[in-house]
Amino acid sequence: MRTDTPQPVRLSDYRPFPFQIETTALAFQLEPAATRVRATLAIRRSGAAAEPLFLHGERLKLISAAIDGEVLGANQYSLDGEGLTIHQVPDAFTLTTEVEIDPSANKALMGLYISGGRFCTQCEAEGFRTITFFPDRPDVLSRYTVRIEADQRFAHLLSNGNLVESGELDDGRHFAVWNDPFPKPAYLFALVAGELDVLEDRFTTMSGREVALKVFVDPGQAPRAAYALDSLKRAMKWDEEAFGREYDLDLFMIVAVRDFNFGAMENKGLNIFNSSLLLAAPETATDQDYERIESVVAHEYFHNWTGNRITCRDWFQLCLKEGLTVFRDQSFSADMRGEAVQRIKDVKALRARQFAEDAGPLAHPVRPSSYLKIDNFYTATIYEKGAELIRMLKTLLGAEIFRQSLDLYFARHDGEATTVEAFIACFADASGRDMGDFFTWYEQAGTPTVSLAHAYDEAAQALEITLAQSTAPTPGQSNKQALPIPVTIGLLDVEGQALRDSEVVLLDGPSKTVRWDGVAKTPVISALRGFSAPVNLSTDARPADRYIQFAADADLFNRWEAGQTLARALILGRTAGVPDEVGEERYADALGRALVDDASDPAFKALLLPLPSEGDLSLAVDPVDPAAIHAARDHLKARIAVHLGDLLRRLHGDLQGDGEFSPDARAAGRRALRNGCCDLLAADPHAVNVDRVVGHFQSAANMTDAMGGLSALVQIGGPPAEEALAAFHARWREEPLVLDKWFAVQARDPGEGAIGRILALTAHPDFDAGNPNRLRALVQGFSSGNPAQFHDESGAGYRFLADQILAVDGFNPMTAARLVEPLGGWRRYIPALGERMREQLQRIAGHAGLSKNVLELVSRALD
Ligand code: B3K
Ligand code: ZN
Repeated sequence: MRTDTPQPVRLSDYRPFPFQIETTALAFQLEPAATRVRATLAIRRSGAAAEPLFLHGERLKLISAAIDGEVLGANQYSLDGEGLTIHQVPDAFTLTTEVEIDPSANKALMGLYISGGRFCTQCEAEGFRTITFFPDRPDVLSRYTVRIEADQRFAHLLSNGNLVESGELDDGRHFAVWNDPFPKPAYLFALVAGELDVLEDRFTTMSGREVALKVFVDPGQAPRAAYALDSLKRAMKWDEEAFGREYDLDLFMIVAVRDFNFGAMENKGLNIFNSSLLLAAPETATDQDYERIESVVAHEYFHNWTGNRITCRDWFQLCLKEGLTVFRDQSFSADMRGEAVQRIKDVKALRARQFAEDAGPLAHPVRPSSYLKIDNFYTATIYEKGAELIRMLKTLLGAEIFRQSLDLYFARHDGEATTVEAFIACFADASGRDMGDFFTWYEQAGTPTVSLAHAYDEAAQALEITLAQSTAPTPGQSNKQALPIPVTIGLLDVEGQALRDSEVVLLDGPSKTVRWDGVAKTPVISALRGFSAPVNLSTDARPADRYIQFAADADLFNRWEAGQTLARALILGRTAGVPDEVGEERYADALGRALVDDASDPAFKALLLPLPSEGDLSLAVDPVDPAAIHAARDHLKARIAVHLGDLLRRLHGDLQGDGEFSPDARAAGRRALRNGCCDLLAADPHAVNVDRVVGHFQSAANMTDAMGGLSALVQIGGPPAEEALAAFHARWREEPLVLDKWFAVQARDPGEGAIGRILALTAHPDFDAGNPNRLRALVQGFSSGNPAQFHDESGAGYRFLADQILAVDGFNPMTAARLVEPLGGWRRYIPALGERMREQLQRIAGHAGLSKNVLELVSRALD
């Protein structure tokens, strides 16, 4: 273990910056290995008189610094690894600095770097300080003017705001000047320079302003940006209708880059996207890709108001923009694709990522109070649980007051860098309610458990429901308070008919009992409808009640949930040594009936097919034995495949598409159901089914079906899988985004001995750890998507992951840190495995020169 412990940043230490940067003029002379950046800052003191000026700056070669034109002598400033301190400065002055940087050597992909021969930037959270000396903190807002000069082979020169001037220079160079009229924090700065193709369109805002829309992509790729552009226009319109938010510049640009640490970035007027979340064509992108593109394009666009116009005072307030913006993109997707289907997908993702995070050593509140590296806090808790808190506000206050509260927030804080307290105050003021208790949701980590017990008095026609809550301790928080939990409850009768409509019961203490009169029949309780709060619910319902819900609950979320609950109990019963064969048949029967229910749509039926994931199942047991879970889950899957074989084959045949590909929700839903059938049939791999799966793959007319077939074949294994993988590689070797899928599908191979083949893929000529998409496809595909192999008893999976983390940490700490999580939960595993996971964490921790990013996560995991 290293001994030089870096100091955490604490929320309680927040101090305003003692100066204002009124304007920022940047001049870039772009050269791949030696870019010059001149910054001219108009600065005015707003704090105490004697305070020196500190500007962040890392890996910058200082060429010169001058105040009001006077070059600073070496005794007037000091420079260290974190920045530049100028000891004495006037109250109002102009600071000019010139630095040199080397974008071509930047493999961390933060700041200014080169991807595919083009310059691009990523500044959130703290990348701007590697571009120039500046107060790189979100509460320092400034108006930017940016002049870019470069060789003309970098044909497009882009930055935030509006283009004010451009032209040619001598020596084959050219320039462009951009001005962004909106004050912004440095993390929203962006610059792109390179040869790009552009797809253009226009949008007229609700007040009649014309906005030019431009999506920039690799030469030749413009047709693949059409879906993103269409999504953008729908998102712009939707935000006007749903939230009254209008776009504010004359131009909105998106640029796609291949090397990007995460999904996309909301830079003012110039979003930068990972190309995987922007480019789509039926033959190269799956329906899931289309769906993600639609939601991420919307997400980044929505940030223009929730994040850019109103930003965060400090990084502890990250959920202020992220949780709220995720809620907004989820609401948009629900309107585009159907509310229940979207909710089920969102809750699956929440459970898979956030509940797992909350159950381990990396648990933290939605608003944390300290960190070593803020990069490590772009987590499912901040994003997904953050969005759940916004959803609960809407449930608790009602749609109308919710909207009024947000209108107040936009009016009151436009142009500011603010806090979660100020945000919640808008809800209190608009509703006239005390929101003090609700704030606990932001400060308390952990997933609450809510238990429900009921008593029905037939003679009195009265139902009593008792709810109780508890939250297990999390690191650093041993005592938990009760939270205000909205539990939406409706009643069914045993025939599945509605007995009482949904009602929100607020559990606002450790427990609460409600009595409902006039309940004329024995009720089946449908609780936590729509997943009204991010909690684990345990109830006194019997399996018979769940079957009624599975068949008929009017709340489609709970209909799906009932199926998952039944399946989870069957699988975990088998792992616990109490298999229930009759129950398994009964479950398969019920699933079969749900699949032929004409009243429900294919997209919803497709969600009924997959059993709870191994990750989901592992959250319900202690200690976790991944091999046992895998075997029991496979057993149930095979059983369903056998039991429903005829039906699955019939559906698979009936759903075969014939016409043109359309990415819309209806067509995607049909493909999802057909691919789900294919996946299940692969669990019963007799010749008829294998032929069908091979046929599915070979006749695929789009990437959704090709991947559905390929993944089912990998599940079956043997020669058909090998042939399909080879054919797929041969066909798509020149398409990086498709090749990522080829790596990912193999990483998820659960077959006997797959681990050796997966590890060997790092030596494949197409593997490139420097590209985050490729790295994640293989390494995360394996460590998070293939529990059975990752937890191989030899410990080889853990060793492999640790090797990758250490290798990547040498050049891209942020991405390396994102790989740590699967080892973090070591305490929850059976000792033979947990001990091996811990050994690897210790090995990483002991590595000389480890980044702060990885150090923080492995230390927390080992603590
Ligand atoms: N705000 C960016 C995420 C930046 C991550 C920095 N480590 C994308 C988004 O959430 O919209
Ligand atoms: Zn975001």
